Amino acid sequence: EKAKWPKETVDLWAKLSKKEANDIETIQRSIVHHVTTTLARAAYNMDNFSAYQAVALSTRDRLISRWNETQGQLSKIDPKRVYYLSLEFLLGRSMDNALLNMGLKGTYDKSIEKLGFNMEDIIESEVDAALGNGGLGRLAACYMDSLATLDYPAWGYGLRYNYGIFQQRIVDGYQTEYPDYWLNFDNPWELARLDISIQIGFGGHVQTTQDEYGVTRHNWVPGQSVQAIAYDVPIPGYDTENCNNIRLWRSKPTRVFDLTSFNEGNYEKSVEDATNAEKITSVLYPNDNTMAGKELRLKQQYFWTAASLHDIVRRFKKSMREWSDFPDQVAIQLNDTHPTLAIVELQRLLVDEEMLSWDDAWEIVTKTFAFTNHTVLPEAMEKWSVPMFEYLLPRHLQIIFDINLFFLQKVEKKVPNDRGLLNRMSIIEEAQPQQIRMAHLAVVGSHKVNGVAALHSNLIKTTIFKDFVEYYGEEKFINMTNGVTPRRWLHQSNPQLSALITQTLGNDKWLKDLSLLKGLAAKTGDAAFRKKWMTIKRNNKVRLAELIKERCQVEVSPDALFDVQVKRIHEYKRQFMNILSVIHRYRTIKSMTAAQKASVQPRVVIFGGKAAPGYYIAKLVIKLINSVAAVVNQDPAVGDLLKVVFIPDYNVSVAEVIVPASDISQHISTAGTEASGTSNMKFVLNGGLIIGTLDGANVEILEEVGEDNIFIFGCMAHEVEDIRHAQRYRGVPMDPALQGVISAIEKGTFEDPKIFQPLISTLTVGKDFYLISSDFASYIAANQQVDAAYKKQEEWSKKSILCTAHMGKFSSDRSVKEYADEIWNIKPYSVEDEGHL
Ligand code: GL7
Repeated sequence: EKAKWPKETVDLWAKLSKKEANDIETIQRSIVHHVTTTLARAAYNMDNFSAYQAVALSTRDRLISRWNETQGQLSKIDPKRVYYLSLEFLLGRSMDNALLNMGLKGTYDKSIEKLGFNMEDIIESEVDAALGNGGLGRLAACYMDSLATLDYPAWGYGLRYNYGIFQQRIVDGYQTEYPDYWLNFDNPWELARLDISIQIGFGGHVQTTQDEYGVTRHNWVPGQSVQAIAYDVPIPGYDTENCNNIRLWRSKPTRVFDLTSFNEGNYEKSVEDATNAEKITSVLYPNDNTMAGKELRLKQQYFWTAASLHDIVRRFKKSMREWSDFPDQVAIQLNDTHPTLAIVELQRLLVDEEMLSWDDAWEIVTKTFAFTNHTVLPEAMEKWSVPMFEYLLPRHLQIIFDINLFFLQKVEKKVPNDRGLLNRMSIIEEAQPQQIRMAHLAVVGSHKVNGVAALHSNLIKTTIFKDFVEYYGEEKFINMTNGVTPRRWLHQSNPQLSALITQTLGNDKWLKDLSLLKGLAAKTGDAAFRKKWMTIKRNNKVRLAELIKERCQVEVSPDALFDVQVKRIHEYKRQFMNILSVIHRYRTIKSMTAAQKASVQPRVVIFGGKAAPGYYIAKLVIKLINSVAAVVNQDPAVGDLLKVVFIPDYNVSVAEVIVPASDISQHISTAGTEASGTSNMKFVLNGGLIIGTLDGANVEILEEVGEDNIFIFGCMAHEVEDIRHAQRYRGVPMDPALQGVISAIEKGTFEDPKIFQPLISTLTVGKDFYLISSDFASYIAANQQVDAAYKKQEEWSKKSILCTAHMGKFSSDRSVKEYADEIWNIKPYSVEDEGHL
């Protein structure tokens, strides 16, 4: 089109599409323009929310300019890109982050203030984009921030759920769930691409024919189809013009499909089918580390992987390259097994539609994909029943059986006559009915498999993937320790500490090279610096105390030790052990004389986190925490020595208040169960110490900060099986302190003990799967060490500074650079600041 334009038209476009200026007046104009035209409001009926909307739209204009510039330049250069396929992107709020990353926060601050509004109030009006459950989804969001900041050509692909993770309210101490209507008001952080619409098929049958050369061809004829519509979410990097993209798919009924039912004269059915089509992207499944096995979830997975692959293949085809170049242009990272169907879909496209030979296609597929494993918990391993799968995806099932057949033939050739081995390695589990093991399919279809922390990556090599390591060799199985973005998790959420660090180090380069934080270590001897450091911590605790007052109606003292455990509620994370130790603390204080009490370190124990709606035991843990809180908080014999709160509806924006305010946080999973953990990194980065087991990334945090600056307790991963065995078969008695705590619950110290019986039963001899009893004594002892250490405030402040100083390794910038170099083989491209027209 452009080629046909006369020069003056081209010039006019170039002139008019220059980027907006970023001075205060231009920004104010753009805000007022959005108020009066986009929102159709007048200044006199503005509230904080409409001010937020206008500022968001003005911010978005600037994001879109950068997005266009980046994507325009990249499509010319056409470098190798990475596509990060994740069913979850837990982004939280966008406005503050976008302004900080684009370097516009200060200017917007001033612009807004003069217009009669206050930035902090406006920021609070934004609802979280909560399209994820926990660590896995937030990791994807941190990685997108780092990829953009480091100028990597990267796109995320996910689903645009109408409802994100449910809202949690506490009613009579119990969790109740409410839908998350996050799209009730327009979402200014997305762009609907109504022109990008892809047909996705389901069901139907497979036609088999012979082509002119006598080769058997398979043609899938779906029985139904739905449309995938693209929504783009711009992701600005920090201190760069680059702006990447997350493309989220929304399901809609297809026109063709509506007409079929309509022509059959069945209007009601056509409406019902249309509603069913929209259901696919309606809701995020609220399970963290557990698999529900629902048909709709499988539909989500196929809908999303098929739409994403179609898009990726279409972009590749524009470059007119050979198919064999595909892996040199495209890297696809599978965030857990959720997108594993992409492997099968690409094989199908190449063989059935592009007519490549099976072997040529399979070589392309395996060079393209890489797989991240995020858990070893058996209940989290994805398996799909073969009959259900066949009904939804008949051709894909055939392909999976073929992949498995060719794979097992090779295994048999390498290790003959070992049926046990073939059974263990097969992609198909011979159960009743047969099951597809998605993790095996992901390993077989990828060229690299990684775990998410050193301990976890080693563990998967000796447990779930042991046979595969022996077959493929060690090189295929690598470690990529998780990381978090210091932009959101320090600069944005802890502005005072960020400013102090910048002032101390002389510049803000540490925000792009976190290893520079080590410069803080030299400051531990500087009393004035320590004082500033601790004053900031206290300010953050005051801010959290206000949130606690508002949400829990409990007054807590910011001078007490703030002890935090916030994460999804799960038996393996052992919130139960934490609250049991709180009961122990309560009983100990109650038994003290006034003189003894005088030396007790006051503590506020803060819990937060959601339980999956169907996870009965996890929900009982929430109830127990609230019942204990109700008794402890009003007991005059305890007063400020101990307070217990459960902060409802823990999410990203609440975490941004909690993380900077913690003195100590709890990362106390049974060794070998928490693959990495990422909040552990965020707390330590903000000068909070941690108490934890030798699990996940705790092990590497210990290596970095040193044993004087972390509280480690409990058994080690390799000891777990022996302890379980001893408990089961040698009747090891329960820990005496724990026994006392249990008796107190059973005596009715906290509500009707019948309520908690199912919870207590999980501890009775032989059943204590998560080893609460065997770790209890060392846990109590570690908590006593925390109290003692906190009393020495000067020493504590040094520990706190050293914690932050030694966190360089845990930037997600380091993580994505390792992925880029060792798996994706991609290079950064920095977008120049100039019009591309
Ligand atoms: C998780 C792990 O449980 C968690 O330890 C890890 O930090 C995170 C990111 O790698 O992945 N695995 C998982 O299935 N969920 C996680 O949060 C839901």
